[in-house]
Amino acid sequence: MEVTVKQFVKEFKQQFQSMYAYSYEEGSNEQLYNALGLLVKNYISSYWKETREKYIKNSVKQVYYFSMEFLPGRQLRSNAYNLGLLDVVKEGLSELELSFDQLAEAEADPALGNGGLGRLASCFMDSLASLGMAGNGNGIRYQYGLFRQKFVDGYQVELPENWLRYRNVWETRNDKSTCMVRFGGNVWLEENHQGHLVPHYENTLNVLAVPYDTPMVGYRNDTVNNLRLWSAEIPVEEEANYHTIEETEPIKEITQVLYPDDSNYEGRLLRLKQEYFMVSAGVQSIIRHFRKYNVPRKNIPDKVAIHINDTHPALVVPELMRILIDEEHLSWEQAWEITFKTCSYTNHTILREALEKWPIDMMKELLPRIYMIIEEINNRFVENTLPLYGERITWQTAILQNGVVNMAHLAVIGSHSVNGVAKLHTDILMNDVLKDFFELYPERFNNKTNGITQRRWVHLANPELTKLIDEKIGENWKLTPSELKVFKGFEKDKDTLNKLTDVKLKNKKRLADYIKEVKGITVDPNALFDVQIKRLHAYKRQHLNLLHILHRYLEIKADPSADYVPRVFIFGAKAAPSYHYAKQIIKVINSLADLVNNDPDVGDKLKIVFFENYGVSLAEKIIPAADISEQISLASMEASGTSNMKLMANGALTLATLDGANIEIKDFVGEENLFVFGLSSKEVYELKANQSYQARELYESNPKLKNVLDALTSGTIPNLQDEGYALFDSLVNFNDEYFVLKDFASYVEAQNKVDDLYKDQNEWARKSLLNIASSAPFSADYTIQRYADDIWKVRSCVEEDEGVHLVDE
Ligand code: F58
Repeated sequence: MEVTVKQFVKEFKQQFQSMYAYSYEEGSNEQLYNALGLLVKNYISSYWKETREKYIKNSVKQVYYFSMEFLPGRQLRSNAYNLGLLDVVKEGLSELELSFDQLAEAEADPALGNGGLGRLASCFMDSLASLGMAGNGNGIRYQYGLFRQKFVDGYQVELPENWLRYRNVWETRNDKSTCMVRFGGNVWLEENHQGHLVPHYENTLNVLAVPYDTPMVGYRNDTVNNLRLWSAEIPVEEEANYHTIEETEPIKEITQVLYPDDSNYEGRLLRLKQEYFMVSAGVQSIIRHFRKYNVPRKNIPDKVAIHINDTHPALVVPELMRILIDEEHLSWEQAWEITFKTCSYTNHTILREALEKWPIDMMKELLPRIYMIIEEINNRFVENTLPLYGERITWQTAILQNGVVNMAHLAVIGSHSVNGVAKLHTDILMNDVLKDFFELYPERFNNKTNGITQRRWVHLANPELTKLIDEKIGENWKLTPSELKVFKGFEKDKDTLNKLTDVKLKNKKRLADYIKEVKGITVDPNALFDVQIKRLHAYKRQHLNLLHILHRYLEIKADPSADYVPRVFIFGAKAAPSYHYAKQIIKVINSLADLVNNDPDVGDKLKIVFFENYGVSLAEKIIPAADISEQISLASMEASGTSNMKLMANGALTLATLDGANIEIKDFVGEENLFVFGLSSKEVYELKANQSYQARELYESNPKLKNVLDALTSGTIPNLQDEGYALFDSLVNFNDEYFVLKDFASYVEAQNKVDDLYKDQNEWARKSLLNIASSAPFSADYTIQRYADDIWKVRSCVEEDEGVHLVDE
């Protein structure tokens, strides 16, 4: 968009004054940021309106991405960038002697998700808009996001994340589009005068769903889509029925706080309420749109695709059935045809403990009409499947099993497409986790490997690298990511490699300063920066990383004068508040950090930095400075991973097991350009099947490993309670569920190879360049293009010469 610096400066001053009634010179960073954000939002608003009108006028098919989590990160910089205004804004502010970077830091990072799944949803929103596709987000406006993590004496402590404290300039409360969501009470069906069976309700809890809309700005293509987050309120007409604050609690609590568990399914009533609240409000508002524009109901699948992001929004299936049957008076068969063609589902995990199952009694009581519909879906499914496939498959795939509603089964049965998020993961779904369904419906299964938006994770997070790439290959790669492969042509170019090394060093210096500022630890920017950033979970094996660091430490202590490649091990990870073992791992890493970072024998040879409160904003600081990307989950456990893609795109070399998307990273960049170690998923399956694994034998037979494990309990690491013992026990006495000891030797070997390569800076830079140049296939733009072509059947609504333009990968 066209705005001159002069115009911006004038408008910014006016904006500030109209909000605060004094001059910008007296404003705090928060106030200046608020004024700037609102001004940018003003610039966005006309495109937002026009995009909406265009979709309606052309009656284009729209995607609704239903997700309990979105992690958009700070939006000021990316909105200004996608609009094409970032340089004008920076220049204008510097004329006013204000620093854009400082104001941008005042924005709260909306932590409305746990990890990869929520961030993926936001990368997808960015790509949908940037491809000019009609894509809407539908989620919850949690008043409190994922907890703020602090370390107290090395232990994780959780504090509330009040991200709305200073207002949220990007959202618009939309009172015109509220919906009513009903819970509980009694329901019965009665025939009306037209002979339709209609439900009657009594004693329901009625909750008003209020939408807050946030613009999702496309990259230089005048497209602005909508992210709609719902908030629960007391219906105005029922306010008089509530006499005390306590009485209002059951309503307010629905959207108060995000469940902070990324690995265990939380079987609590409140979570089920949240899920139905978001689903019902979202589906109602979609159908209202069709009513308003008189779209024949049978055309719904041609006009809308509803995507179920993991099973959390799977109640979309019965809710859509409910509205079509009870309110639109369609027959069951008509409603089912529409529902099934409209819905699609992505699975993000094979962890059994994360697969949602709701007690039937709970569902019946909270959502009586929805339960009736689920029962009917289940009955019809059983009726159809039994004669064709027999007892075993039918009962294994039924929705209702042993007193619970199996949500994955509901999602698969109610969707025309089921996808995993990396090739290996999809194979595991088809051959293991959802094997029986694959037999029933092979045509529904497909793979969609995850992706990331290069705009946030490279262009904005790493401007120096972006400049270097622009300088070497021009700017086409920003609109056509596959062009990035042209950068490969520079793998032998000395000038490029030197500049690439310089860029990395600058980023590392910046991170080193930040480490000093927030952790008080001095690190050498020339040391190798080794990064593991993701949720803390035993399957992700931060403790394997820990054992290797401990091993290094013991080696340095045994021979301090030997020649070591200096390393800084960097961690960022939150543990679910109830995940005791994960919290114990955090404590041990922090205590080891205290020991290592203060040991004069060690000096710069080894440092450990565990950042507090890992999230999108911190990731943007860490990733551009990483040399090594730790992707060390037990093969078969990590569905895809996305930090692997972000780190690769920023030139880190991957140290990985053959798990999730690591396999595809290896295939694109070539095995010689990363470090692979450990069991393959096939070997893991075999080991589990033949039950031959004996962790204790490894402990007893490998003296180096024994040495390391003994150090967990010998008092070597100070200031531990029982955490060292807990780790030792799980690994040695409880037979090491995630095969950490089994992979230890090959991990250490791979780490030694990392050191050797780092000594040859030129060769390191060459491989780094090849990683960057091979990262384009992991652009979310391609991922979304594939969802659009294969699943949603939607197309771009912008001209080919506007915005992102995808050719082959
Ligand atoms: C993650 N899942 C996968 N779940 O672990 C990761 O491999 C994948 O790259 C990513 O999804 C995107 O596909 C994940 O983040 C959650 O956080 C859920 C939150 C709600 C409870 C269950 C897990």
